[in-house]
Amino acid sequence: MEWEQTLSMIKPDGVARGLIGEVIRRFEAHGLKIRALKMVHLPLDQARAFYAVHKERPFYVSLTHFMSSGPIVAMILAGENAIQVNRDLMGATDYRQAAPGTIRADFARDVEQNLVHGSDSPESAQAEIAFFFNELERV
Ligand code: 3AN
Repeated sequence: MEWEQTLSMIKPDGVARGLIGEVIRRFEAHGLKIRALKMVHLPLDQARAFYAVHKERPFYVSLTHFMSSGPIVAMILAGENAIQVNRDLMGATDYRQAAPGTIRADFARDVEQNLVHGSDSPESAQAEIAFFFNELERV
């Protein structure tokens, strides 16, 4: 088991639907520690930059518009195997394939507007944390 940090976002749909508290409650209930947290309304160019790895995908334009359509909550989660623990709590990208009891199975009704983002590797966690938080903002 490795102590890790990961970047989580509650996407515009989760914020608009009043699910910030519910999502954070689940993280804390499963032992993830919040090490940084902020609300941001991403400009379109920043949403494009964040999702640059997906720029060849058919959903890139729609996804980046969605991600800049309203405020998001970004946070650093820390804990043993935090990257995988967070992804297990999120559930599969497609909510119809997400395991029962996961955030996406319980709340998402759309493959794109699927409530939460979580880093998928130590490398992406490091890059995504640096995207949102400077040293002073990390506890
Ligand atoms: P995850 O967020 O589960 O790691 P990724 O990294 O494959 O999934 O995709 C990033 C985001 O792109 C997803 N969270 C979702 O919002 C959107 N997305 C992924 N696949 C699709 C798809 N087939 N159609 C529409 N949006 C998608």
